[in-house]
Amino acid sequence: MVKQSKIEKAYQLAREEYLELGVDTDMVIEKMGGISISLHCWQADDVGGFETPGSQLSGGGIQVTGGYPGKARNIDELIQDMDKVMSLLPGKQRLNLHAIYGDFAGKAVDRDRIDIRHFQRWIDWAQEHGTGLDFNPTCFSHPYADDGFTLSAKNDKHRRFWVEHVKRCREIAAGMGRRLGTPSVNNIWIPDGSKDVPVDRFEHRALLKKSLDEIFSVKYPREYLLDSLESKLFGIGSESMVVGSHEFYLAYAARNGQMLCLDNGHFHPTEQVGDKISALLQFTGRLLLHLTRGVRWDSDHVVIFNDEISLIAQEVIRCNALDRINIGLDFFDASINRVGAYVAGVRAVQLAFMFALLEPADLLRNYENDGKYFERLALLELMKAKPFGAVYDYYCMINEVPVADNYIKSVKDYENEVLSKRG
Ligand code: RNT
Ligand code: ZN
Repeated sequence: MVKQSKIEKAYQLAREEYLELGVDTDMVIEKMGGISISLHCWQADDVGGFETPGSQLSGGGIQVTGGYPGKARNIDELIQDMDKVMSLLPGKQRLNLHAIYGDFAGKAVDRDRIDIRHFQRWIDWAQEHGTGLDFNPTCFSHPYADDGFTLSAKNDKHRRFWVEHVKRCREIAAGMGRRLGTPSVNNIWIPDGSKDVPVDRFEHRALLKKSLDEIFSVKYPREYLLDSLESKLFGIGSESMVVGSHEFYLAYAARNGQMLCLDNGHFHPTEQVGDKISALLQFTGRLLLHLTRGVRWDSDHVVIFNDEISLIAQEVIRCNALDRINIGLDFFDASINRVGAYVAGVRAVQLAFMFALLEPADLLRNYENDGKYFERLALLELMKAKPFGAVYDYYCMINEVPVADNYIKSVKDYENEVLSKRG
């Protein structure tokens, strides 16, 4: 147990240390309160959803591994888990739903038939929590996606089915945004692609463009809905070509005004997603982040406070772009306590943003402008040994959530009392 007086003392020392560099930690803490992270509901049940009892992720080139007990089996359990997660996090977070997480009341509702009523439960929940919802069409785990193509399918029946699904998702998301008074991001990611070298990339991309044009012909106010497009380099079973590539969506979004979603697992491993932010912000109004951790491939491991996440957070802060970014998470690890996975991942992202906010921006910029590159390098290195953990602990304390390792015990208690009793 960390004592309150100890946390305060450590914070005061940290505060003085940062002040010497011109950084006001009180202000950083205030800014942290304004950063809300959209928690992806799919970590709680391994991307299963509630269409049928025991639904499982299938296809789409994404993969969950592990069989840790205690996954959420229905909407009540998912809500219970999300409440627990949120109780262990400082600040206010949003919730990010996939279309398969509706309240279908035991009935078979196909994806081209869903509407806002299936999400009333979530809207009520969000209202109670005073927070917002984000949304995603689910273009995988469905017979019409089994051949690897959805919005870019040459099978016109399938393509029209998916266009209708995505149209409905936008309508649902806009409805959520309207009712909750905060715009919902509807992020479109499709798995379309081909395992082996195709000869007709052009037609699939033409079809994807046509489908998107049809989908976006319906307009919604930006106060309700923000449209976002997520590209990918490759997936399992789409190694040779992904229809919705970075170039495709970059061009589409820049021309038509959608947001681009940057999932940091969706690029070549040596590409730095952090570097893309300042480039894209010159041309797109907003960006969505899918923060994740790829280990050797787009494996969607739990986010940790690593260089990749750190650079992304630093670039958002250095671009002064917090108000132009929606932060979402995208990982699914079934090999550890799923609730703990959420909390560890969100806390890592928060730490990265706090670390970025604690950067002595003026000093570093002056060094850079004066060509003092050794001094810039040295100071950036020195910042890594500053007591930012003490600032984060204090931030947790004043938000009345478990400080430091205290949250581990809380997750373990929840596992013993709740998760382990699930069949
Ligand atoms: C897949 C994309 C996509 C999904 C979720 C479940 O590679 O990252 O965002 O992970 O929609
Ligand atoms: Zn993603």
